[in-house]
Amino acid sequence: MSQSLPSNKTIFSGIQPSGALHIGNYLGAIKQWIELQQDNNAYFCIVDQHAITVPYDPSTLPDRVLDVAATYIAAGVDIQKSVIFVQSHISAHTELAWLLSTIAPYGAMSRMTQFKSKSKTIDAKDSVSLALFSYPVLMTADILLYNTNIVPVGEDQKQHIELARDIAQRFNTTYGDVFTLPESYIPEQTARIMSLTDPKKKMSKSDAEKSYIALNDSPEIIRQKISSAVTDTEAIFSFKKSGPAVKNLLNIYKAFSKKEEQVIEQELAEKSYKEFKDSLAASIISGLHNFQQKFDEIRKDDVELRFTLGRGMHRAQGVANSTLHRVKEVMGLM
Ligand code: AQP
Repeated sequence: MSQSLPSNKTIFSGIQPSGALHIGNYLGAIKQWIELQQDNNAYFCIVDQHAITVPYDPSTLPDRVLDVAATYIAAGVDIQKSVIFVQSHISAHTELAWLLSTIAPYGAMSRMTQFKSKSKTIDAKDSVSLALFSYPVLMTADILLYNTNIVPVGEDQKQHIELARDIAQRFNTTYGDVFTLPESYIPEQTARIMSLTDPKKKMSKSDAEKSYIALNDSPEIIRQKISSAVTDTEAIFSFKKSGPAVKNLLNIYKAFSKKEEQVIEQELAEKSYKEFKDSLAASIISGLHNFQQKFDEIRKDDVELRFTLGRGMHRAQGVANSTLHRVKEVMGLM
C-alpha cells in the first residue's frame, strides 16, 4: 500500500526488547518513524511488558531495554522532538489494558495469527501464558492512551491494529466518545522482510541467528549470513518473476542501495547469485555503518540513556493519565 506522508497527527509505535533488533524491524517500522516524526507528534515506546509474555531471561532485560533505546536514537529518532519511553514506567498501560479487556471480543482475540504462531514456538515445559493471549489488548491500551491517529508498523501487526480500532469503536459506542480511532501505516515493499533461511517465515529476532541480519552485526557476520541465505533454483533477478527467497533479497537490496527496481534488474541481468550476494552484503554493511558507530557511542553512556528515558516518561505520562482518568470516569469507576 503506498501512502502519502501524514502531518499534524499523533504517531505511536513500539518494539519489544526481546532480542537483537534486525533489518526487518528497521525497514518495517523504525525507518518510517524517522520520516514521520518531523511533521507529527510522535511517541516511541520500548514495550518491555510485551517481551515478558513469553519465557525470557530477567537478568538481561534491563540491558536489552537500553539497547532498544540506543537503537531508536542511533537510527535517527530526535529525542528533543519525539518522546522515547519504557512501557512499564507508566502504569496506565496495564491499568487501561484491564479495563479494555472487559469489552475486548474473545472470538476476535482467538483469531489473532501472531498468538497462534508464537504459542507454537513455546516449549512444552513452559505453558503458553494468558498474557500472550491478551497481548493485543495491552497493545490496544498502548496505542489508545496517546490519542494516536497513526501506528507505523510492519504488516505482521496489521491484524492487531484492526483489533485496536475495533475495541476503540466498541468502547466509544458503549461509553461515549473517548478514543481516537487509530490507523496502521505500513510501508509497501518492506512491510514484511522474510527470514534468510526460510522465505515463508518473516524475519524474527527470536529465530535462529542465521535467519536475520541484526542491526549490530559486524561486516564479517553480514557477509556470512548473506552468503548462506537461501535462494531459488532458477537465477532470475526480477521483482515480479523471482521466487520468494530472491524477491526478499531484492527488496532488501532495493531498500539499502536506494536504487530503482529497473536499475537493479539491469545491473543484475548477467550476474550470478554469488555476485549478487556480494553486492547485497556490501550495501547492507555500508547502510548500517553510521548507525553502528552512533549506537556504540550512545550505548557507552548508560546514565544519559536512563536520563532520556526518565524525561520521556515524564512527557508521556501526563497524556496517558489524562486518558485513563476519562476512561474511568465514563466507566463509572469512582
Ligand atoms: N520481518 C519483518 N518485516 C517487517 N517488519 C517487521 N517487524 C518485525 N519483524 C518484521 C516490525 O517491527 C516492529 C517491532 O516488532 P516487535 O519487536 O514488537 O515484535 P515482532 O513483530 O514480533 O518482531 P520480531 O522481530 O518477530 O520479534 P519477536 O521475535 O520477539 O516476536 C513491528 O512494527 C513489526 O511489525
